[in-house]
Amino acid sequence: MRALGRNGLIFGGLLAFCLIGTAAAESPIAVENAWSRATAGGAKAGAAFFVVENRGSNDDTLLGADAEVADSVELHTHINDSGVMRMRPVERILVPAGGQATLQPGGYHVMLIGLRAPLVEGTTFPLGLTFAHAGHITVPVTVKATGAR
Ligand SMILES: [Cu+2]
Repeated sequence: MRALGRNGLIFGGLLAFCLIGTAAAESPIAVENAWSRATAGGAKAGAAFFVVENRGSNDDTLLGADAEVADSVELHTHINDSGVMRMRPVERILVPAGGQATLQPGGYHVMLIGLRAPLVEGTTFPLGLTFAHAGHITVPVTVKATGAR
């Protein structure tokens, strides 16, 4: 009886471990088509764009981003200020349950400030994204041609 109890305890422990592993592997958040534009000359700023899919039943929120390629990284949006498009930092971007958030030219984007090296077409760089629920996710960003949309 004693041995059986111990096995039961081990089994329970393994089961708990597997459940935690499954939860981590099946994050409802997926980041797709991350891209940026090649920078020309001595440009010190760049931007990254992507789509965040939320296949879960709870809202999530993008809280911030980090990248080795730039001194600082911010979440930005564009606002129409009397016909002039201006960028403005935002604290968070909502990713609604069963929906998506789209970061694209002219709208939400990740701003790369103080580029440490030019972004070269055809290369990729890692971008870290921090979500309120999904945690920290690192995605590869593909650098496309200058002027790509
Ligand atoms: Cu910006």
